[in-house]
Amino acid sequence: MLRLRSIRKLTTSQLRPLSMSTADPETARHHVEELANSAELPFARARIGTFFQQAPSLGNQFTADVTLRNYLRRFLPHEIFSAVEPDLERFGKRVATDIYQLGIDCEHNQPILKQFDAWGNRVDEIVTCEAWKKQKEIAASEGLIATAYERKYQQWSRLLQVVKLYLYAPSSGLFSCPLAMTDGAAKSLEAINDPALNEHAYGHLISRDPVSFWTSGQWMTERRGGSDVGRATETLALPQDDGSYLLHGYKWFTSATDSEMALTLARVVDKDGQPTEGSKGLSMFYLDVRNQDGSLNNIQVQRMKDKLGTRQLPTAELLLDGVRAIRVSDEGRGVAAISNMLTITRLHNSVSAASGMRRITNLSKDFSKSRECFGKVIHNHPIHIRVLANMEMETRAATLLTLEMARLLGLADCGMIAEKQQNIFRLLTPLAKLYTAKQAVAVASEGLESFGGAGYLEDTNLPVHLRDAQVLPIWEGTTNILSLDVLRALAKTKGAALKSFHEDVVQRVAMATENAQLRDSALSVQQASNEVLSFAANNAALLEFAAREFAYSLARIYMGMLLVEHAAWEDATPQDVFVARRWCEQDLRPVITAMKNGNFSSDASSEQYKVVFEGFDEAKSKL
Ligand code: UCC
Repeated sequence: MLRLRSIRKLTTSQLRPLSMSTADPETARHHVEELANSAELPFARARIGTFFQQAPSLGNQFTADVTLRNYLRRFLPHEIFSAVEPDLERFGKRVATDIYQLGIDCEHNQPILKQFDAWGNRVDEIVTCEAWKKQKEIAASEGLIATAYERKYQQWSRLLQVVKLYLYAPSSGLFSCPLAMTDGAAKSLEAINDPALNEHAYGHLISRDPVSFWTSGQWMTERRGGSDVGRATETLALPQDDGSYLLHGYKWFTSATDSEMALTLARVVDKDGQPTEGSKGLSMFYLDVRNQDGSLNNIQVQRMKDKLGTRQLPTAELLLDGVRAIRVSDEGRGVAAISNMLTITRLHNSVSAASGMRRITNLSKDFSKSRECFGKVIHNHPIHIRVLANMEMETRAATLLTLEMARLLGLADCGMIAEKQQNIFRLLTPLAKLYTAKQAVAVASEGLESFGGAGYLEDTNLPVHLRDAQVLPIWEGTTNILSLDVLRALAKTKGAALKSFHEDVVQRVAMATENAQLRDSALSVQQASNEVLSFAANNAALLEFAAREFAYSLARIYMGMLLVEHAAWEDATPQDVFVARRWCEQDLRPVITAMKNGNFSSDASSEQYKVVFEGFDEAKSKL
């Protein structure tokens, strides 16, 4: 008789010789049957084995984030840090527990559009889940917008708001998107400072009361696309006798369509019924999504968008069929006015990118502590740790840049920003958005890979990280559009933005040149900044063609500066030094490398065109 308890401990390969070596075939068959029927055999009938991988889990997301905590310790006055730390710790726990679960619920219970009621009436109701509604309550009660506008901590209020948004975004089930637009709208309405609008809308946007809190949409993109807004906007605004307008148009991509209000662009028609073409014909409008009786403000929700990711978020196509609206910019100043909103939503994009990287990196780290492979738990494989260390480095760089932008915006909010800092902030906005978005996609992809096959399975709740990250380089301006915006920032300031940027970089790493461990990194950053400054000064005609590499260079240099500065801080850890050094070992000025390699030579553009379309047109004609 086989001893089943001891057999359970045997591996499959050990079992085979044991049963096969039994001399009498009848006895052997009996043993095998007995084994198969045993409750203790790990693989039999309905039993599926005894080993299961451990799902990754999160710790306190504030406590776990050394870079975030140390940035706050470094910059915040001590008494403010002490005052806010308990709240951040409490929130860091919530975003890893109840709010995290709500975020997952939002992904599993996606919004739907109910266009008609049972009797055939057009109702256009966007049905969202309970978790989405709870996210809205949380956003209000946690002050995720209010914190920036109450200014309880003066210029630090914006940074503290961004820190909470950063903790919140990866658990928000994409409620971070309506919050981005709400923040942008709040900033715009604050600047407009119209008493009637303040009372009607602004108070709702910055409310901590879940009942009174509103979110806002930002409706820019029409059928012709969302980049060249000046040419693509077809929506007309018909002036009314009471000073309001009726909007007629079709908004192609409106996120968070369940919001209470929106800011949008339209073309005012003159008394002959003619609009002005191009950007100069655009004005910005405020509108309520619903009338006081709850009916839609002459808006039809045509259909919901079927998106790769951000599926938690209702995004729809809207027909504006006489929507009553108020013009809130000067006539023809719509693009400039909505750009102020874009500045905020682009910062939110960076927040989502940095915090998304932090989240997937934390999950990957946790998994590395339990997953066993080739005889070791995988955090003991240096090759795996190298991957995680790289994810950690990208995350830290993105986090520092995002926090730095929030610090500068806080100064601007309170009228305390110097012109030089304002120029830097203008330049950093597109840089941070475009670079962190690319990092977020790469880190999310690496993160999924670190889970092996589990990272590819929807019910692990992991793939959503990559699907959601992919929107970050697309919405709020693609990488090329933002690279061109970098040039716009230089042109608008007549080069002062780049000069301020360079001076800031050189000055802030100066101290680190005295530090033996950081000297080389600090010098690399300074040298790269010098080279890029001189590239811009001497190659004005090339800048548009080279805009991507130019922007990447500036982003890497500024992130390098921030990492080196952080590592030179008196309380920095050896790990801060390690990360700063690794960052600065990469090519910090790819635009110079590309230039030296002849990538921007006079025939480079036509050569690239030929490469792209070699054999392409002929193939089409062969169909
Ligand atoms: O709506 C969308 C989806 C919503 C989802 C939001 C959620 C995000 C949250 C994420 C967290 C989860 S997507 C919409 C995507 N579309 C865009 O972002 C627009 C992209 N295109 C651009 O940015 C273009 O570069 C345009 C539209 C700005 C180009 O238009 P123009 O007419 O050619 O621009 P101009 O003529 O260069 O500039 C017109 C004025 C100038 O001011 P003045 O006249 O005083 O010189 C510019 O300086 O606008 C000013 N301006 C700016 N000011 C232009 N861009 C900016 C800027 N970035 N900052 C300040």
